[in-house]
Amino acid sequence: MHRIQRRELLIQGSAALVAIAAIRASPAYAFPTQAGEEVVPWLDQPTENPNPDGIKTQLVWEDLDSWITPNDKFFSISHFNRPTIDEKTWSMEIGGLVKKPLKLTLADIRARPRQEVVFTVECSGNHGFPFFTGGIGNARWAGTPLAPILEEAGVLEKGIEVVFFGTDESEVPIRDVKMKQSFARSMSLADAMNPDNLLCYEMNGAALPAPNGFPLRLIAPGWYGIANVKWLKRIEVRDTRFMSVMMARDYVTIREEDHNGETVWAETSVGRALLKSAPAKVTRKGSDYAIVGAAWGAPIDRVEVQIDQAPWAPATIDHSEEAEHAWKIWSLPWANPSPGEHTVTSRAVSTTGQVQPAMDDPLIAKKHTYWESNGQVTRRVKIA
Ligand SMILES: Nc1nc2c(c(=O)[nH]1)N[C@H]1C(S)=C(S)[C@@H](COP(=O)(O)O)O[C@H]1N2
Ligand SMILES: [Mo]
Repeated sequence: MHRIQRRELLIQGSAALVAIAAIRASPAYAFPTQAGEEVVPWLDQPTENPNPDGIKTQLVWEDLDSWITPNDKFFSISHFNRPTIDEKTWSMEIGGLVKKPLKLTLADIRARPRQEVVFTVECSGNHGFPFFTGGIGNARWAGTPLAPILEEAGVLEKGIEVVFFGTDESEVPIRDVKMKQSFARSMSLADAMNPDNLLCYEMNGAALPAPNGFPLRLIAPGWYGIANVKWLKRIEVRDTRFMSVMMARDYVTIREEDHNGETVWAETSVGRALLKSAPAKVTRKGSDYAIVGAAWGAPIDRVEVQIDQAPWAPATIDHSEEAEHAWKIWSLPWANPSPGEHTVTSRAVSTTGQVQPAMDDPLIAKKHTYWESNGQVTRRVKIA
């Protein structure tokens, strides 16, 4: 159907263009609740959120009914405070080891070339705690690429690290020292220069909402949420690795690894996103049941679903709305489920043949921190 529409576009011109635009804007077919369709809620539900100021508006998986997560339903995380920024007085510095430090206003940034990316942001702690299972959302982010700005500032030869400072601050203790720190995360210069990285001022066509970083945030497609620094105030080029609390003390994965019979404790800073999937919901229309879910974090080849102890069954990926850095929506009809309780588990397989690890895979089982929680997600459901 898409192909025919595209051909019509060539023949009929602008009327067909409108038709295509309408198709593109419509949600994925696996998704919108159809007349007479109901969602069978999961038996296992997240526990009460102990930090409602820090973690807001988690995704309710059963409610997932569009590829793009609307702004008012998008999760937000704040580790420090949630600053209120006046865009009239706001500007951002690009300094440190550069030839020409820059100071840019929001108007300066908006006047630069615009670039968009649809990117699924997931907090690396998502599914790492019983109260935190909705730290994920997919949005169309718009801004200007970061790399040309760094080029314009002229990174000096010895610059190897780019630090992104947020406006938010907190009192951070280490041993006996307490210090007032800005939120800060860094990347190597090579990673920062990735042409996908955006200084982002727009989310799903609206000005960046305050919880998501107004007026400007970093969007680093392919990285876990923590790398996407919000409420930006300064970008600084340095000549050493940067060991802020969010790089080297928190958001650190501690994993027991076996190296020829010897245990090595690998401690790594959370960085790039990892292959993952999750069942979103079970739907019922009359006696027809289906399982719908999402897969993200790496280029997805396929998704498989296991119901109870049955063999893994291949799900169908919805190709109607896709983007390189966005989650893929999948579904699987569930023929004649027997009444009673069932488990539903999904696993994603990447285009390079990587398989999302089971929870008892040593990669997950020997991980002693909750970050980078990309193990298979199992949900429980009761069929009436
Ligand atoms: N300045 C700043 N940026 C931040 C954070 C923060 O607390 N302060 N939280 C990070 C974390 S842990 C995540 S998961 C993402 C979440 O982005 P969102 O709040 O827009 O969903 O923002 C990241 N950027
Ligand atoms: Mo996060």
